[in-house]
Parts: sequence; C-alpha cells; structure tokens
Amino acid sequence: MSTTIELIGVPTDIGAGARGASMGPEALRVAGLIEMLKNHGLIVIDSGNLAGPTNPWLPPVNGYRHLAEVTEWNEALHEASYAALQKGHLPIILGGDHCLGIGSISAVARHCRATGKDLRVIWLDAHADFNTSELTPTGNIHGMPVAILCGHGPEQLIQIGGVVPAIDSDVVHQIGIRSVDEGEKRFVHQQGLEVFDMRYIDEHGMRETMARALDGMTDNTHLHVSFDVDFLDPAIAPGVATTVPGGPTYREAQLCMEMIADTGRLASLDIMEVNPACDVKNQTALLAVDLVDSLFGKSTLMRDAK
Ligand code: 4U7
Ligand code: MN
Ligand code: MN
Ligand code: MN
Repeated sequence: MSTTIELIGVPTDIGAGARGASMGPEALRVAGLIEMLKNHGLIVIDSGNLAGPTNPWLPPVNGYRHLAEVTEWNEALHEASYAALQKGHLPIILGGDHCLGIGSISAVARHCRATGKDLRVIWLDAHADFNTSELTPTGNIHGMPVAILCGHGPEQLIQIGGVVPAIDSDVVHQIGIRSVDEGEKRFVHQQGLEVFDMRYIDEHGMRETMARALDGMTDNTHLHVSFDVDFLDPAIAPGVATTVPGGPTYREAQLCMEMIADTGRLASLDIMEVNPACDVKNQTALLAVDLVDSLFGKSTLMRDAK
C-alpha cells in the first residue's frame, strides 16, 4: 500500500436530491480524519477543496438535473485524482454527493490502464446507482454513477477519462444494496452487476459476503472502495439525505472494513454523501472516520497483541 495519502475535498451537492452534502469534506476533517490517518504512520497531504459551480437547484432537463455543473465538477475531480495517482499517492475523495464517483473512478480506471493494474471496485451503498435518464424517477445524477462509468449515460460524462466505457461492469461488486428502482433493477440484472444485497447479507453473513466480493484478487489488483455512507443503517448513521432502513450494523460494517484492510490492496477511496444538515453532532462523520480507521488496518484483535 502507498504510504502517502492525498485528501481531495469536493464540496458540492450538485447531483443530490437534497442540499447539504457540500459540507461533507469539512465535517470529515472536523471528525478527525487527518489525525486518524497520521496515527497509522501514513503521510497525509490535504490538498484542500476543489472549486466548482454553485448549485442552481433546477428541475431535470431531458432526464438530468444540473448536467453541465455535474460535468464540470467531475472533470475537475478526474484531473485532481489522476494527478494524485500519478504521483503514487493514495487519493481519498471527500464528497460531496455520489455523482463524484464518476470523476474519481474514471481517474482510477485510467491509472490502471496506464500501469497495467487490474481494477476492482467495492461499492458500499444502500443504492445501486445504476439509473439512466430513461429509468430515473428523479433526474438526480448521484443515482447514476455506476451506469455512467459502465458507458450508459450522457456523452459528456461517459467520456471523462477518454475511454468508453471507463470500466467493465464485472469490476464492480456492490454491498449493502436495499433500494433499487424498478427499471434500474432490470438494468442491473441485464448488465450482470455483482450485487450482494441486504437479503444476501442476512442469509450468508457479512463474512461470506466480503470473502466473495474480494475473491480472486492478486498482487496486481488496484482496489478502489466507494463508500456511500448511506450504506450504513440509519440508526447509526442519520447524517445522510437518502436514508434507507435495514442497513449493516456497526459490527457488520466494521467486519466489512476489516476484511478489505486484510487484503492489503486498498489503493483509492471515496467517502461520499455525508450530509451535516441531516446529522446530529457530526456523529455520522465520526462514524465514517472510525470505519475508515478499520479500513486502514486498525485492529482490535487479541491475536495481534504481543
Ligand atoms: B446515492 C434514487 F429514486 N434511486 O435515482 C434516484 F430512490 O448516491 C436514489 O446512492 C439515488 O445516495 C441515491 O434518485 C443515490 C431514488
Ligand atoms: Mn450512492
Ligand atoms: Mn446511496
Ligand atoms: Mn445518498
């Protein structure tokens, strides 16, 4: 794993259905993200926040809300993220809403093409984020990033990063899914996404779920985690705009992160959709930092005690 972390804040809610995720980057810093990472012996460069257009808060046009602004933010993020990867840094993207997965993951995919790495994306979310302009009930682009990365979406977004599609659908492994729109559901099946929904986690447990999602990785794997904080049960993570009941518990989420850490392959990370306007005393950002602590290998296991 790279030992230099680069934080890239992206203070926008341009793709969301509610305002407030634009305050996510600062909430994560206030919750101690930088100190936590430094405690792991990592070098942390905080590159501050990217700048971009304000949120005009308009209804959808041809099935998309704020397409021009979403494009501008994601192009900026793509460049910043790609530059960080080229320097050998491990980028952590502080969202911002999840439409930013487009800029982030297209950069990671471009980096993998340039370096001959095999990309694997672990998508932690209550939602599949696989809508298109025809399927979306809202027009909010934070419900579309996975489809767009797989080549289904508006030209200006699918081509960020140069190659269409940016990723093949089989690199994506989704965990925690429990809210998928009707048309979106059919499209997810048609495209053969690997989805470990809450029913699967209930029946097989988080351990088997993660073992499967992480199966087959090699020394050449670049592992990207896209963590939409609404993945978590709203009882522990109320600070998101799109809560869906029935998510992973604290212990399940910890195990999920610990098993990813055990692979030693984590090479880039998104922390998305923290919304301080919905939160109570920053508890959701604090929880996200606690879980990312485990993602970077905090171990509570007695077997590691000397
Ligand atoms: B998130 C939704 F209709 N599916 O498309 C949509 F339910 O990044 C929600 O996962 C999308 O938070 C949620 O607008 C996007 C809706
Ligand atoms: Mn999402
Ligand atoms: Mn979500
Ligand atoms: Mn959300």
